[in-house]
Amino acid sequence: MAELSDIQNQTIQDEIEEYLERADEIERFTELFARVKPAMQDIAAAIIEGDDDEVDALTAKALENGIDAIEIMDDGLIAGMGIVGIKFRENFVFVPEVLSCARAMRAGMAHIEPILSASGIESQGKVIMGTVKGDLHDIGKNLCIMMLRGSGFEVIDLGVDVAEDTFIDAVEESGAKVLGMSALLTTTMPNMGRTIEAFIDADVRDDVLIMVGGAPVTQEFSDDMGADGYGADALSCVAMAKELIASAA
Ligand code: B12
Repeated sequence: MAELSDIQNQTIQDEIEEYLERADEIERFTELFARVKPAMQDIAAAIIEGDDDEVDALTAKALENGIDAIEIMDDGLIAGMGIVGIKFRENFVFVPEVLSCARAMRAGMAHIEPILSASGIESQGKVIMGTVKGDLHDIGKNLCIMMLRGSGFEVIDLGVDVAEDTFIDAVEESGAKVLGMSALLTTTMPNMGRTIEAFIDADVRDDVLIMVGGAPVTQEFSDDMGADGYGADALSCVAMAKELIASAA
């Protein structure tokens, strides 16, 4: 098992020591940061500190040094946000701090997005993505969109707080065969089911295949509400979109 001292970045060491209390989380993040490159630890530390200028500079430097965009996304940006999430849950930080971290995340993603989108692969089909009504979380959705675009999908991004009718209108207007919904709050998760119901009520459920995701969403929840697929992360979002497009053909 990795030790805290295996992590080179002092901020990350301090954060784990000071803010993580659950044994499973201490172990998970110690293992994770001991495994990733020091440059990724530095990016994660800048995310945790909400320092967008630093994330901007470190991400650019990592890319210049030949580190893969997906590695930067997973081992730097998302890993840092993982610690922020725990600190938020445990009330060590509050909404304004988390917003700074989200801004820092965007500064990093701004470098990653053009690379993932520029792969020049033949179009795989159209996907509509949106965060459900009442929910303003969009970091995970935006990562999924980046990965989908990078894999050749044309993505229509409806943004956050998307009402049932807006999803329906977008499907009808665009003819997209796949719709992805994101939710991060247990209180907004049921709006995914309500959106599916709205498609049924409008008699257009058969026009589109629906995938769902977001931290609190599970395969079981997805099955219960009648979605066609579930993905736990951005990579599985792409895999699911491919599977659904293939089954719609
Ligand atoms: C950042 C953040 C915020 C930011 C959001 C900024 C933004 N632009 O997104 C701000 C500060 C605005 C915010 C506000 C709130 N938040 Co908040 N937030 C978070 C935090 C810390 C991180 C979320 C995140 O970005 N994760 C990183 C991304 C990469 O992960 P992800 O979203 O899960 O996405 C991945 C997968 O889920 C999947 N995925 C996502 N979508 C989809 C879709 C499809 C189709 C597929 C296949 C896959 C997929 O792929 C993604 C990439 O791998 C979480 C804590 C956490 N651990 O999740 C709390 C959290 C979600 N928030 C929480 C709360 C309570 C709130 C507030 C109510 C706080 C308040 N008192 O005001 C408000 C609600 C605002 C609203 N109406 O939405 C709670 C929810 C608790 C619950 N049980 O519902 C959490 C869990 C924190 C906690 N207490 O533990 N929040």
